Order: sequence, then C-alpha cells, then structure tokens
Amino acid sequence: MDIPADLGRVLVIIPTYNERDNIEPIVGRVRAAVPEVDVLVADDNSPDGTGDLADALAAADDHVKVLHRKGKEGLGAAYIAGFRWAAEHGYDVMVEMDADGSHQPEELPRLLTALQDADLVLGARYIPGGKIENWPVSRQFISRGGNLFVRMMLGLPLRDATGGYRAFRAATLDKIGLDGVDSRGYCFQIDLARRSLKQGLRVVEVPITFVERVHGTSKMSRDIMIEAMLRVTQWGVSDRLTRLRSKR
Ligand SMILES: Nc1nc2c(ncn2[C@@H]2O[C@H](COP(=O)(O)OP(=O)(O)OP(=O)(O)O)[C@@H](O)[C@H]2O)c(=O)[nH]1
Ligand SMILES: [Mg+2]
Repeated sequence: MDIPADLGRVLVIIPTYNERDNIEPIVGRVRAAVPEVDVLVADDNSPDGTGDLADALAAADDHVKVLHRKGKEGLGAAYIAGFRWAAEHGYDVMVEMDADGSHQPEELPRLLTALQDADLVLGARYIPGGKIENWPVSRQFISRGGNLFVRMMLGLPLRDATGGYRAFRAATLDKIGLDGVDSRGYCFQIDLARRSLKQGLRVVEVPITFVERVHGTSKMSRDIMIEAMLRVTQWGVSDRLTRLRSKR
C-alpha cells in the first residue's frame, strides 16, 4: 500500500532506551513497509549500546538518522527533541512509534491515509477492529482503567488516549506548541491529544493491533503511572474550574 504523496515528507521517530535486540528489526520493518519514509532513532544514551547499533544502521542507509541524547529523560522528552529535529529538517509529518514491535510498521500506511483528513491520527486499541496480542489480563485492566479514568476526568471524545502509535502533521505540533509540555511518561500522550482537541484540531482514531514486546524489558514504572494519574486529575480539576468561571 502506497502512502499518500500529498502529505509531504514523513519522519518516523523511535525513542529507545535499552532496545538492542529490537532496534534493527524495527527499523528494517519500517523501511520495508514504507520505503518513502525516514526514521529517526532518539536514543537516551542506552547503556546496552542501542545508540551504537542505530549509528551502524544510519551509516548503511541514508533514510535512517540518530539523535543521541545525554541520558534517560523519559519518553516525552525524547519525542519533543525528535519533533524539534524533524521541524528543523523540514518534515511535514511526524510519526511516533515504539521500538519494541508493539506498533506494527505494516499498519503505518493506514495511519498516514487517515491523516489526509485529520490533523492528528491515533492508533487505537479500544475501538472496533483494534486488538491487543499477548497482553496479560492485568496489563489490559490497567490500560483500559487508565483510559476510563481519562474519559471521566477530561471528557475527551477518545477511546484510546494513552496509546503511542500516532501520526501528527507538523502544523499540528506548531499549533499546540511544545514549549509548555513537560509530561514525561504516558501522560505525554494524553497531554498532546488533549492539547490538540483544545485547539479544535481534527483528531481521528484508527484501529491497530498492538503486539506485546518479545525482547527487552518494559520501561513502564509505578512513577510513570503516578505521574499520569496526578496530571490527569490536575487537568480535570483545572478544566472544570475554568468552565465554572466562564459560566459566571
Ligand atoms: N529515549 C527514550 N526512550 C524511552 C524512554 N523510556 C521508554 N522509551 C522507549 O519508549 C518506547 C515505549 O517504552 P516501553 O518500555 O515499551 O513502554 P510500554 O510500551 O509502555 O511498556 P511495554 O508494553 O511493557 O513494553 C520504547 O521504544 C522504549 O525504548 C526514555 O526515557 N528515553
Ligand atoms: Mg512497549
């Protein structure tokens, strides 16, 4: 499946921290599935040498670039640095994709096709056609519960606000402005979706099949979950106060 040419230049940003067994397969799959796009690996100085492996891939393929960051600062910070790099290098579309194979590159053309009529496309697990493969019930419970909490607190018209397989138009990122975003973990994804909707942008969910990682370990932590819960609660309260004040 070809990607729509009118979208312009597309950059797939893959943040990595200790993904040495995943980086080569994922970059290879992106390049095979969608040869027109470029890939940027945003590595936080992974102690396992992922950054060196990424350099070797970049040396062998002009479509692959690497952004070396000085240390682990969280997924949100790595994406913001990647988005800035993309803007400086003239890309029109920025895609978020995990390194661990959970986000299948073969589904990228569908996300990009949907972006023709949207400002932001979210790969969604919890809409008809969406699936999760090999996640334990406990993890699904946490993820679905998190999404329910987000809907209750923020009233966003989304079924999967925490997913991390997404395609943004460069103009979308310009409009929402990245300077004020300091969310680090999962809440980064909620934060960007929420800001896009607040700007009145068109946010569209497309079903994806999310596949549990086979190699390496998850960077999900209790701190990341606590950060997300606190932030979402804080946004929910401040949105309600703003609405109350504007009614007066
Ligand atoms: N650069 C950078 N990448 C990160 C950081 N934390 C996580 N990542 C990457 O972000 C992506 C998502 O992280 P995961 O550990 O897979 O998180 P997850 O998908 O919630 O957890 P699992 O489903 O259990 O794998 C992966 O490509 C990670 O390597 C970080 O601090 N810096
Ligand atoms: Mg993962």
